[in-house]
Amino acid sequence: MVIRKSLAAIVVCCSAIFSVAYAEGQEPEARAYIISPKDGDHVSSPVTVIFGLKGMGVAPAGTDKARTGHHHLIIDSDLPPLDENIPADEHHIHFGGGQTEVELTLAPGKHTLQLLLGDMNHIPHKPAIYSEKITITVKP
Ligand SMILES: [Cu+2]
Repeated sequence: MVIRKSLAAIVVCCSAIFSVAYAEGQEPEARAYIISPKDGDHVSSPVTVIFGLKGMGVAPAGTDKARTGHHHLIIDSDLPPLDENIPADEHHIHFGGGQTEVELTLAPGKHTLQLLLGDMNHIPHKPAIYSEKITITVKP
């Protein structure tokens, strides 16, 4: 009887955790990725960066719809704090219109690029959905 009660407690506990995850409105396998350029590429400026998203939908900022968000491109910087508004500056570009690509003018040399999805209020999802950070070299 005692064992049964603990099992029941575990089941209740787990389903609570799962309902919290689903309440945030995203699928477990949601991920963002940079389709182009590829890590290590040598490119000419301007560089066309193409954003990829799986398991979620792209929607303009302010759209109150589950399992959606808009892209942010982090340039030459680490990820910002994941529990607050994503900054808007030269290192954090918002694509609040729902854009899925951008033509970037970059100085010659090495640059890092990383995508971070934000919700309708520009706050990362829980858990946050972001791509690998890639490094590219812009030719002189
Ligand atoms: Cu934003």
